[in-house]
Amino acid sequence: MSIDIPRLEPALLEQLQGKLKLPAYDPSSTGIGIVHIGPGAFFRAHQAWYTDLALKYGGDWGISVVSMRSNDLAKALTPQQGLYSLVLLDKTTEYQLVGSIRELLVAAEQYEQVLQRLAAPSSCYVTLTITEKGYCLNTLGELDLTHADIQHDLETNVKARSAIGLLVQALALRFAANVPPFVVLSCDNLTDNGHKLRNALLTFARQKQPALANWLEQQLLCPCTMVDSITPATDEELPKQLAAELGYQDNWPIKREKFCQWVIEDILPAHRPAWHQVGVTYTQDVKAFEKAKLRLLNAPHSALAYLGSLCGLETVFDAMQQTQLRNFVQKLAQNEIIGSFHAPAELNPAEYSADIFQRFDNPAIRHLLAQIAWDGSQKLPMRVFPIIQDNLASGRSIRLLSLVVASWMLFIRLRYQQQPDTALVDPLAASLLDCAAACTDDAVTDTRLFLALGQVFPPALQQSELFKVQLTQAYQQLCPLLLLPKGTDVAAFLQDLVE
Ligand code: CS2
Repeated sequence: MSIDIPRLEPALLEQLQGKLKLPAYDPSSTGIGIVHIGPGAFFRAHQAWYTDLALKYGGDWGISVVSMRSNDLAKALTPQQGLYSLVLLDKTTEYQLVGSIRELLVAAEQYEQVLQRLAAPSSCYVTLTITEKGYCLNTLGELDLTHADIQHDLETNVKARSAIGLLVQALALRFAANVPPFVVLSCDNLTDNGHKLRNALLTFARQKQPALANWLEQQLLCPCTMVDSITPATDEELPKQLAAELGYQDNWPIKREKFCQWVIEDILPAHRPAWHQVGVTYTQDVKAFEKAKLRLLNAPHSALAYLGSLCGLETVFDAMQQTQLRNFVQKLAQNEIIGSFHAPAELNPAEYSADIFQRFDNPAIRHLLAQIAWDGSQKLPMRVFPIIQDNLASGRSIRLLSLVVASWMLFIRLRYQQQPDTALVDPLAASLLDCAAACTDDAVTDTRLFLALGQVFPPALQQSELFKVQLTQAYQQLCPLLLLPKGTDVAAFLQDLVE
């Protein structure tokens, strides 16, 4: 990047007038009222963006972002005083500057400062994007008290490694100072995210300080949410594109599709950011929205990630250009997902599903299948297994859903073959790779090996004879994909998937 390109910083805002959409308030005079834990690209593309728009209506709702371990973001955005660029990609490209981040902290390096920020009465809201694994839950959705980070954090006076441990330490400080608890919003793709989070915090507090747990039982609010916007990881091209188009250097811009949705359970106190003014939906029934999104967007996303990777494809767009894969996810939605839940009154599931596949078909978005394929052991229990359980209970088909699970098992074997060049990104990588190492291509024994993974499959599925039979058949049907020479045209092979 040429050195005479100015760096993005507040002093540059005046020059940028008219070039891109700027914050409609003065970030530098905005106080902090929200703490966010886990500041990945999705948070910056979604919650930080909604808050940036809401700040036009006033209030000290600036955000202090806390990374548990990595200081990459703090190093990138601190010189820009938290400012960063958001690029919206669709038929046309739009550029916006987001100013809602007012502080960047790293818990591992600034633990006391993070605790003080969380304990401050002015910190009224905490939002989380810590991914499914960050909640340290077992397959029943309860806090896993045997989890290494939770065991560590239950010891006295330690720097917490988990967000759950950190939040309970901060809540204990507020309890001691008679400051009401902050409201905590999980913004992750978890079923029942607010309830699971609340139970995890209470369970942890009960282990540490029963009086604190009783206080939280009375006062702690963890609204459920549904969050949605396709946000691929930033690549090297994006900063160059900004420098070329707008003439400034941004250390870590982000990009996403134009579609964005946030649904929040309507239990927030009156003192809140003006999110309702900028398109956030409040409802008593988040569950219906959550099911629609996790089942009609995230489940087909995982299907494309594993089947597409087995076919040697790279992005969601590439996978959607593969007619057989497109047919597969459309049939999956129509035949096995849409009937598995009650949609919100205002949502037509068939239209909603068609819109989602149109979003997947956005050529401007390079969303890597490998990124979506991460953490399958955590994602499938949230987005695929609940559909299988509901369909088993109602006698509906699970044939295509079983193909999705089988494709994940074969994806694990693919990553095993690709070691050490391509690592398997999953908190259970070690036991999954052990499983892959023991596989012999015999569908019955290989399926038994995977189904024995109690940290992945809930007991209800492990004990279901029908699921075992369907999964074994699916695995047998897909197994040849793993053995096909690279570059084989898979169209003919995939043809049978939906028939
Ligand atoms: C994706 C999600 O990486 C994944 O698992 O399915 O990040 C998805 O893009 C978002 O949930 C869309 O809102």
